[in-house]
Amino acid sequence: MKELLAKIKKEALEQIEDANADLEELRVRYLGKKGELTALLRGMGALSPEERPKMGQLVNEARESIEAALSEKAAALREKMLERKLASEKLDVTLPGAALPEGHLHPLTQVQRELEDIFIGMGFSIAEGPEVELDYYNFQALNIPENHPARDTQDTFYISDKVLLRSQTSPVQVRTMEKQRPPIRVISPGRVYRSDALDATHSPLFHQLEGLVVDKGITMGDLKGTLETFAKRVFGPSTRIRFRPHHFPFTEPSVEVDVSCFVCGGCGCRLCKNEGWIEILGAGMVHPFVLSNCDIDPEVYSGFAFGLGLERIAMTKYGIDDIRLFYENDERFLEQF
Ligand code: 2NM
Repeated sequence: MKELLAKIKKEALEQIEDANADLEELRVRYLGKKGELTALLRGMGALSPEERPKMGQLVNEARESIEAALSEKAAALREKMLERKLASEKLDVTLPGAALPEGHLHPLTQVQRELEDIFIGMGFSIAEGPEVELDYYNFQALNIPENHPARDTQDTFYISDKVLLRSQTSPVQVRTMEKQRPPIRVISPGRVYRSDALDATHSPLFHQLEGLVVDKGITMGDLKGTLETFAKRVFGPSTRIRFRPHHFPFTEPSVEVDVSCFVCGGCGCRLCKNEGWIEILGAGMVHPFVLSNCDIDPEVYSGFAFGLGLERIAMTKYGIDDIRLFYENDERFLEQF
């Protein structure tokens, strides 16, 4: 019987040692109610009364060794499992993360900032003003007569008789001249509104950037130099500009300004419609009436002003053929900039 016990114990310990799982099965097999040790205890009735306690002690010792081996093995298996899990789930925190889609500024905002930087580089400050404006600042102070077509309700959004959505950013220049004495060097970028039907080239809301310089002795030469510097920065260093006579109520003389085509250099191509030149802005010497309206003496001071459409600049520069693309928030368009 002793030999049988020793054999069972040896076998049990070996199997536990070799086990990779299923310790429960081994526990039941050796220690369970119908297990091999229990069977051995049952067979003890055949022993003599002297041998019984000895044998009982041996069986208990065997049981304890097997139990100890089982729990040791269980701990070892748990440890091994954890190690394997840690190895398989190892995280390299130095790996680059999943890339998030990166946004960027709207192309119109990019163009606005680019132009702002150019004029700031020439000593201009940025001036802002209300989009809901008084008729006085939008028209009257700018020498735009009562019967001028721009004043028609067909062209301008009126809130009331005297209040409207500004149709240009010039009222900001007027407000600047009212509260600031020369020398004045400002640009006024921002939204403007005109009662136009939306099509490929017109939008009831668009963006302008106007500029104003007032000081003693300002001439048309200053205007030309400023705009030439600007044009070279936006369209490239070989860009030339040309003035064509025009009429605006708020400047005298007034001009329309063209840049030499940056695609063909002036020889004529599809972009410039074989003209060699592309119209980009309007400008002129501030009308003496406008200076007087702002309490600036036109006998002492003179100034130049210009105005351009940001959409037009962006469309020319990037070859965009439909103004509506700026406002539709279609990512297929926006992501190209
Ligand atoms: C333009 C063209 C020419 C202009 C004039 C003024 C002001 F307030 F000084 F009189 N601001 N902007 C001006 C001049 C605007 O836009 C095409």
